[in-house]
Amino acid sequence: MSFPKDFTWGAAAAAYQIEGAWNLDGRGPSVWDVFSQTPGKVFENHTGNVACDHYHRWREDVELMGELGIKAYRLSLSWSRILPEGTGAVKEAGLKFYDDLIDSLLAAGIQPWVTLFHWDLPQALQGKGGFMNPDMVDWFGNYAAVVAKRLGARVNHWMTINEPPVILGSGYQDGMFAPGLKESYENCLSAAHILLKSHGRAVQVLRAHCQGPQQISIAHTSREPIPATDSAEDIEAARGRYFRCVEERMWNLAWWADPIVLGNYPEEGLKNFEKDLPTITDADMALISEPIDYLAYNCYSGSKVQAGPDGKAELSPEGWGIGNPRGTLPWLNIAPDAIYWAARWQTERYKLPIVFAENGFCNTDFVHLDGKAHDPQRIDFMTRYLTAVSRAITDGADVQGYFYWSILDNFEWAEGYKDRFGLGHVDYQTQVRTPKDSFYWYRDLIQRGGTLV
Ligand code: GBH
Repeated sequence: MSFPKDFTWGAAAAAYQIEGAWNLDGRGPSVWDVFSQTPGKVFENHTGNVACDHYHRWREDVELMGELGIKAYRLSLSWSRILPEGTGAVKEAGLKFYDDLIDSLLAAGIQPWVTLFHWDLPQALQGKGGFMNPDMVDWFGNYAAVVAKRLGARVNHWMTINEPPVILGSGYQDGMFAPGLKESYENCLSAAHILLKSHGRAVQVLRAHCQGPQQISIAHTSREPIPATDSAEDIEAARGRYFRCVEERMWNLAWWADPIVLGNYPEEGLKNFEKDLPTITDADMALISEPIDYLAYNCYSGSKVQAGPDGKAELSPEGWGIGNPRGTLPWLNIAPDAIYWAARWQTERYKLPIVFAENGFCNTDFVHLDGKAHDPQRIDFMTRYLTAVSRAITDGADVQGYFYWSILDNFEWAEGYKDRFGLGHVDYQTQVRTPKDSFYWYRDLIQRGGTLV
């Protein structure tokens, strides 16, 4: 496999999953504090109260990143550390934390790629309805302005929001994630429209207030249909399925990406979801389609589909088969074709450069008797997926970067600390970090510019 010279090799994490210090220095509670502290919501009632204690150990963690040799680190900001109530008074301590972290990343030669919002909405704003409240557009814009003014001279890469389908699908529709709501599809579509407008407002605000050059995106995710065979029919069926809007769910990629990049909701969704649609104005669409600079995409797994008798996709009856290789989370089938086709099809439809903002593998890694954290499966996983990325580039996709999820084991949302995605193992009793074998493998790969030995 081979990669362009200036390819962005990175790793990622998110505030609530690593920082801990949930109530220090004036930080306000977020929806994830409330959710995880409610018994029964998270595996064995784990919380992010301490997590990886990154809030106190960030210097050590940046050192580790320096050793890894990544060119970029994708972090998210805790909105309620900066604005404890979501709006209003700004906490200097919160801004200062990110200030120092960013300075130290830059000093280590690592570009900070900042996500404004990775799911930890200030609880005070949830109390006012969260994404159900149209004022969210102003709240988010105001927060983006505070951040841009403080960090915008040094941060050049931005993502507004991480994975809208998870925020609304898992948070507002299924209730499995914070804030744990079970709203009607009509309410979810209305929240989705408000979310898209909030994104657009943040893009405007970042452009207006950042003093440096900006590359701005939003991190999407979806379910990848993967052609069950390489027959032209199966490929065509899967490609069609990828962008369809048929289910009353939040997982329709085109529903999120078309408005932003193409300036309109997909016709098929407008037809299928007609009875549940909010009012959509031209002004809304203009705001939502504020130009972005690249597509950020989180890609892990997918489902095999084949062409049915009418040429449309159907789930391949064989599925993945018993015993297919996978991570410890049930949805994480090892499916490198997912990342290949995501790159190909998004390039075709959206004609923007792509950055994989997350890709990773979870397991039950532990430190072995020899004191090392051996994780051959992760190395194999990364080899397979990066080979697929390289193949997509050869076949015409403009993939400019790859962020491994995650730099460290961390709080895996409703799964608590059960599933480990990190390049660095974290002992949650002692907070000792042990680089896994994959950490050294990735370090060497980056050093060689992405060629395998
Ligand atoms: C990312 O979400 C998050 O951004 C990150 O915070 C998290 O730690 C990481 O992944 C690992 O989970 O409905 O069965 O088809 C990934 C979200 C979860 C989206 C699985 C697609 C498909 C599940 N993905 N989901 S299924």
